[in-house]
Amino acid sequence: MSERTVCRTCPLCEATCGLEITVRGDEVVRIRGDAEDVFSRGYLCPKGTTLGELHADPDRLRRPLVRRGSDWREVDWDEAFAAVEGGLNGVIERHGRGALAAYLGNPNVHNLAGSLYVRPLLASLGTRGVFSASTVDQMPKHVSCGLVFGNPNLIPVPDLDRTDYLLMLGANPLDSNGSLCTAPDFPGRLRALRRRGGKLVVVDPRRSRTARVADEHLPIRPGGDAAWLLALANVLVAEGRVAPGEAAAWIEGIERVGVLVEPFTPEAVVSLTGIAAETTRRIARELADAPSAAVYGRIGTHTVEFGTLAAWAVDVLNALTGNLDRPGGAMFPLAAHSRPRVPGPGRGFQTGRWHSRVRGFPEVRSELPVAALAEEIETPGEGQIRALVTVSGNPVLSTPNGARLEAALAGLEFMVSVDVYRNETARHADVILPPPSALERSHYDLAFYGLAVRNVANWSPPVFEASGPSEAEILARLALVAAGQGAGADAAAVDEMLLVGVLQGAVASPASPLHGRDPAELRGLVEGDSPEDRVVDAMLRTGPYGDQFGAEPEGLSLAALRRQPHGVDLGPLEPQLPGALRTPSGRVELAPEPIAREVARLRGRLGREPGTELLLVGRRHVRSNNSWMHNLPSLVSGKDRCTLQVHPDDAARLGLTDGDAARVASRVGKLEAPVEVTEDVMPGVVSLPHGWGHTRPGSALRVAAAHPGVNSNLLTDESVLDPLSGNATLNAIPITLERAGGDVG
Ligand SMILES: Nc1nc2c(c(=O)[nH]1)N[C@H]1C(S)=C(S)[C@@H](COP(=O)(O)OP(=O)(O)OC[C@H]3O[C@@H](n4cnc5c(=O)[nH]c(N)nc54)[C@H](O)[C@@H]3O)O[C@H]1N2
Ligand SMILES: Nc1nc2c(c(=O)[nH]1)N[C@H]1C(S)=C(S)[C@@H](COP(=O)(O)OP(=O)(O)OC[C@H]3O[C@@H](n4cnc5c(=O)[nH]c(N)nc54)[C@H](O)[C@@H]3O)O[C@H]1N2
Ligand code: SF4
Ligand SMILES: [Mo]
Repeated sequence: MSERTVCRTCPLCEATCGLEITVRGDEVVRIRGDAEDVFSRGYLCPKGTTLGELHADPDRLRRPLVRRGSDWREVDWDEAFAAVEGGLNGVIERHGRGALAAYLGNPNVHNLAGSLYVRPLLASLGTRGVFSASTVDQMPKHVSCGLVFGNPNLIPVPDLDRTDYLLMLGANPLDSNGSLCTAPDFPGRLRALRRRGGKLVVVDPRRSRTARVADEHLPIRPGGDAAWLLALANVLVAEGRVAPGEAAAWIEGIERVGVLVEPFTPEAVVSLTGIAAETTRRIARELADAPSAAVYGRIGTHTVEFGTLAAWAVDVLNALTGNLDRPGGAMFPLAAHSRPRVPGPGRGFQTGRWHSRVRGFPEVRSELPVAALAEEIETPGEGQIRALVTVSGNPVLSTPNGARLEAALAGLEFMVSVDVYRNETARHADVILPPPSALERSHYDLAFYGLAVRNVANWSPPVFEASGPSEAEILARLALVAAGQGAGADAAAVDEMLLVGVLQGAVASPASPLHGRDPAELRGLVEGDSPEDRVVDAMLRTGPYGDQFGAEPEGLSLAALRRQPHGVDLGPLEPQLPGALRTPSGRVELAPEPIAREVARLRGRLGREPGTELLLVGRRHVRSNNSWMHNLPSLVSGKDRCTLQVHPDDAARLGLTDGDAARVASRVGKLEAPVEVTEDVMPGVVSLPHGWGHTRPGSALRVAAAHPGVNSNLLTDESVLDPLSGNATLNAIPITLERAGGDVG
C-alpha cells in the first residue's frame, strides 16, 4: 500500500507544533516535526509522536456506552442519545433546569468542536451550574486582565523572541512547552534569548528543567509570588524607577499602585517568600535597566490563594517598566480569526452577577469554581445539582479533594460524558459519547493563536475519515436534546446558528469592511467540508487579515490556508493599545478596586511568621499530559514518575530515604507515595505531579492501570480559593509527612 504524508498542527498542548504524519492505509507509520512549519520549524516533543498511538489505542472508545450498575453495554448512537434524552428530561421534570450542570475539561480548547459548540450546549442546558478546568488553571489571569484591560481574553504574552530579559515565575516550559504563551520550541527560544545576550531568571520552589537552563534560579516559598512581585514594584517606586514611557498617556492608576505597594518592602516580604531583600532590589533594578524585559507568570503563580493578585502584579511590573505592549516586552497577539474591533471605550468586566448556592462564590465569566462542584451536588435544597454533563474532562483526578467529588458524582441521578476514554470520571456516567480521534478531524487553533508569540495561522485537514459522528455533531445533538427538541433533531440547525452568528457579528461592526452587508449573501460564499471548517472560514475572512469576501483578494480564507500546509506567518506581535482596551475609561486601569482589596488582604499577612508545615507543590513532565495520556505504553515506560520529591534535609529529619513509601496527609486527605530524595526541591517543600491515580474500578485504561501512581488532588483543599477568580489552590498545600509502615514517629 502506498504511503502519504499529511501536515498538521499538534492539538495536544498549547505549543501548536507542526507535525508531518506519514500514513499507510488506516495506519500511522511515522510522525516527525514538520521542518517547514512556519512557527515550529521541525520542533516536537515526545507527545507529538503519539497521535497515531492514541488513535490506535484499543482502550479508546469507538462506540457509545450505556451503564447499568457496573455493567457497560455498547449501543448505537440513536440509542445513546435516546438514553441521554430520557436521563436529562427526567431530571428537568423532577427538579427543573437548576439541577443541571456541566463540567468542561481542558481538551475542549484544543479542538474546534469544543471551542465552538460548547456555548450552544450551555445555552440549551439553561443552567448556572457551569464549571470548567479554567478554575484549576488560568482564571486568575482572565480576571486580572478583565479588570485592567476590560477584556478577560486580552492577555499579554512575553515577546519571547525579542526580549532582553525574561523574569519567569511558576512556569516550567521545558516540560510543559508553555502556557498562556504559545511558542513551539520554547527550549530553543530560551536558548536564543541567552545567545543574543539576554537574561533568563526563573522563580520556582523547585529547580525545574527550565530553572536549570536559566542564568539565575530563585527558589521561592510556595504561595509567595504575589508578595514578591509587589516588593519588586515597591523598589521601582521607592527608587524612582517607574518609567512607563509613552504608555503613560493611556495608563491610569500608576500613583495608586505606588500607594498600594508601599508596605511591601523587600524586607517585609522575606518571611513570605524566602528571598533575600538585596536579591529583590537587584532584580527590580535589572528589570528597570534592561533595554526590554518581560515578566511572565504561570501555574505556580496562578493556582495559589493570591493568584489573581499575582497575575495582576505581573502586568503592573510590565507597565511600570515601560514594557507593556512594546516589542521585547509583554505584547498582545492579533489572531487571524479575531473579531472586528468595536472602537471606543468598552463595558469593562464584571464578576458576581450571580453566586454559587452553598458557599456564595461569585460567578466569573459565567462559571462557578469547580472546587465548589462537589458541595453543589451534595447539598440538598432548591438548585441542588442532580445531573452532570462532562465534556473532555477528568475532574476526579484534576480538581481539589477528588475523593469528595468522586463520592458526589456517585450520587447523581444522571450523568453523561463526552470523552474518548472511560476514565476515572466517565466511569460514573450513565452514558458515554465518544468523539472520533484527533486525527479524524480538521484543526485550527482557535484558542492558542490568540496567545502566540508570533501571529500565525494554520489549518489542518483530517488525516483519516471519521467512522462515527464528529464531536461537533455530538455536542450539537446534545444541545438539541437539552433544549427539549428531542434525540432526533437535526444538528444542522446549530451549525447554521454558529455560522450566521459570525457573519452577523462582522456586518454589524462599524470597524469591519463588511459593515452593512447582507449575512445571507455572505453565507452563500462560505466554504469548508465540515460545519466547523465553515465557521473557521467565516472567521478568517472577516478577521483582521481576511479576504473580506473578495474585498481584499490577498487576504486569508480557509482556501488560502489550505494552500499553505505549513501555515502562514503573519509577523511579529505589534502594539495593540490603547485600541484593544475595553475598559469603561478606554485606558489601562492599573489599580482597580477589587485588586486594591486583595492587596489589603495580603498586607494582613506581612510580618506573620510562616507555618512550619511542609508545603506541597505540583510539577509536570514532558511525557505526560494532565491525566489522560498515561494509557500509551511509549509515554509511561521507564521509571515511576509519580514520586514525592523531598529535600535531603527534610528527608533526614523525617528518617526517609530514597524509595521509601511515605504517608502524606493534608487537611482533606491522605495518600502514600514513593519518596525521591532530591535537592531539586527547596527545603520545606515537597512535590508530587497531578493527573495520576489510575486505580479506580470501572475505568477502562489498561496501560494506565499498570502504572497507576497516586492522585495528588486527594490532598489539595477545596476550602481555600483565590477569592477574585474562584480558582483552586493547587500549590502551597500544607502537609505532614511520615514514613509509611507506622514504625517511624
Ligand atoms: N494538583 C494539580 N491539579 C491540577 C493541575 C495542577 O497543576 N496541579 N493542573 C490543572 C490544569 S492546568 C488543568 S488544565 C486541569 C485539566 O483537567 P481536566 O480537563 O479535567 O483533565 P484532563 O486530564 O485534561 O482530562 C481530559 C479528558 O479529555 C479527554 N479527551 C482527550 N481528547 C479529547 C477529545 O478530543 N474530545 C473529548 N471529548 N475528550 C477528549 C481525555 O480522555 C480526558 O478524559 O487539571 C488541573 N489539575
Ligand atoms: N508535558 C506536559 N505539558 C503540559 C501539561 C502537562 O500536564 N504535561 N499540561 C498543560 C496545561 S493544561 C497547562 S495549564 C500548562 C502549564 O504549564 P506551566 O505553567 O509551565 O506549568 P508547570 O510545568 O506545572 O510549572 C509550574 C511550576 O510552578 C512551580 N511552582 C509551584 N508552586 C509555586 C509557587 O508558589 N511559586 C512559583 N513561582 N512557582 C511555583 C512548580 O514547581 C512548577 O515548576 O502545561 C501544559 N502542558
Ligand atoms: S510540544 Fe505540545 S504541540 Fe508540540 S508536539 Fe509536544 S504536545 Fe504537541
Ligand atoms: Mo491547564
